[in-house]
Amino acid sequence: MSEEPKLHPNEGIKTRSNYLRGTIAEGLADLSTGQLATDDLQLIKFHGSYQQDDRDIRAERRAKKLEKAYSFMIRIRVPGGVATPKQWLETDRMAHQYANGTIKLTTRQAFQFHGIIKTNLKQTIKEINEVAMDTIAACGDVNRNVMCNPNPFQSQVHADVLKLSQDISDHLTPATRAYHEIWLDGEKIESSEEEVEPIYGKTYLPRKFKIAVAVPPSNDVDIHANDLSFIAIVENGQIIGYNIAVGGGMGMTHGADDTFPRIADIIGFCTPEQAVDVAEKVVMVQRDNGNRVERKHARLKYTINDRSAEWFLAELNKYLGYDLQPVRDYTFETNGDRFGWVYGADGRSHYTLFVQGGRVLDTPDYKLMTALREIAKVHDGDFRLTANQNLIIANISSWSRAEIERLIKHYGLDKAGLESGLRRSSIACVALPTCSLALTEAERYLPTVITELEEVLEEAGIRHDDIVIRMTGCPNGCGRPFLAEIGFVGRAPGKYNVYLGGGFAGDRLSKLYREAHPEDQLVELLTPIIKDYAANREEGEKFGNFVIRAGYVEATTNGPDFHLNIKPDAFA
Ligand code: SRM
Ligand code: SF4
Repeated sequence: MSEEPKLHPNEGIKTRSNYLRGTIAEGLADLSTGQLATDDLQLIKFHGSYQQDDRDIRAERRAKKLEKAYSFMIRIRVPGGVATPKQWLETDRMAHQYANGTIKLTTRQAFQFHGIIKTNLKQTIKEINEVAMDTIAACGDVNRNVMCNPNPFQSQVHADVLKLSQDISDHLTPATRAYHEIWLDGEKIESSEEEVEPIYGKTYLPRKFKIAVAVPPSNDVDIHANDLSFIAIVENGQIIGYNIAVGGGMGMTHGADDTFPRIADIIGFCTPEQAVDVAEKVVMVQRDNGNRVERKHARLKYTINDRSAEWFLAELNKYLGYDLQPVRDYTFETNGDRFGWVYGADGRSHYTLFVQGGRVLDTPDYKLMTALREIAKVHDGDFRLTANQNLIIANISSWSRAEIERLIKHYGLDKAGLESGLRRSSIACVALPTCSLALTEAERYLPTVITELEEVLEEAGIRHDDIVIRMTGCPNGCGRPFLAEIGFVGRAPGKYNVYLGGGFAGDRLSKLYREAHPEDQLVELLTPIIKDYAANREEGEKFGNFVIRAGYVEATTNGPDFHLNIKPDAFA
């Protein structure tokens, strides 16, 4: 008789945790150390936080025989990416009072704080909740922050997709009272039998789960990086339903070809009324069929890849009790943001601001954090975080417009990203010094590479062409580098894998062009390709398409194909 494979240890941690409680509360009260107990390090993710340490000073602390400089990252959920001016001001205050004085706008339309010491963790989470935001399920093996197209100018369509993303987010939020007990001093429930997780069960999902809602022709939420996406089908200004995309994802491990990024399968269409139910049932199919033995093979993309999209659709239809309808036609044109002013028909205006690496902070030359604080004080609309780490100052009324316009100019926000189309189309993940998985720099280094590339672009006469470029410090892909036209992915300290050929609309994965390329030779590597592109591209041809036509890389058609047909000189 064959033995059942052993479940991954995280499954045991979840089972024993009493619905995500573990010993987090006791750990917070222990003042003898800045860290939490080992099992709680997994559980605290479900509450929206990660224990980290400052990697810039690791060696120095070790030499002094000191405990690592532990602190916590907090991720604040912002379903659909919409925050009020009051929430912005409070986020800014907490960033200074408890964190490292910066706010990170993430690639999933959320806020992140870094550098919160353990003794401030509970107070910070409490204050986040006091302004009607939360952190539960921002991380962990559950559904994360639900993204949606933040476009404020198609107001009715946007209101509908925002409502859908908030409804899905609410519906899939874990039901456990642990979050309220630990962080909000909520009443303790004596017996765990009294509470149930109707959707997740005791062991939650095999792995993280991500959902996005897109409005074509914009694919700004990068549907192919999500486990589940809803693609709005709009007719006569009304959403008539959604195409359903399943099994996208980015994360992989260097050297392990059985891990790969994957493009989602578009499997059917549902009505607006069915959408929340579809989300629930997709989650349940993955709950019951996802791999709980190997965490590196546990995302929905592998469940589908191992068994086929047809199997998944049949299974989903069984869970739903009805069949999804056939897929409707749609087209994506871009996965980028549209910058600057847009005026809505309702008299409201919107300003999309480029935020380098999504980091909001003040530097001596650019007081972005102060500027946004001053804007928030007079703003009567809302802020919208984009999935490209940028910010929309949205729904500006006619009476506050002049003042906001003045502040934008006064603080130089109107100059942000004007340097090049490449910069405006860039994403960099956090990486060093806080991310424990980073092999290289990303957020702190990509701007330098772009500045050098801008000289090449200028010379080639294409400075203002949009070329999607993304850098991450490791292959987990938090900046979605495998969906970029140019992707740099940390391979080893000072070395990056260079990927080329992603689709401009985020609809095709890239391919490895050079492995472990030294960081100071990235510009040299790309210079002849950029010049070739400028000289020989066809009318309207995008960089990602050109590098395939010109033979620099082969096209990647889907996940497992990502590691195939790599040219031998990629390893030179
Ligand atoms: Fe991510 C882990 C940061 C979006 C794939 N991600 C991490 C951790 C928590 C590192 C860790 O596990 O210790 C990073 C914290 C760094 C820090 O110091 O803050 C981290 N991920 C981020 C953010 C902040 C990047 C950013 O610069 O914006 C993004 C936060 C999003 C949010 O608000 O929820 C972020 N991560 C993504 C995305 C992009 C997306 O979802 O659109 C991906 C690729 C899509 C996907 O999931 O396939 C992504 N992160 C990962 C993975 C690989 C997952 C996998 O399937 O293999 C990990 C590692 C893991 O889960 O084991 C990871
Ligand atoms: Fe960290 Fe890697 Fe994600 Fe960058 S891609 S934030 S280095 S896990």
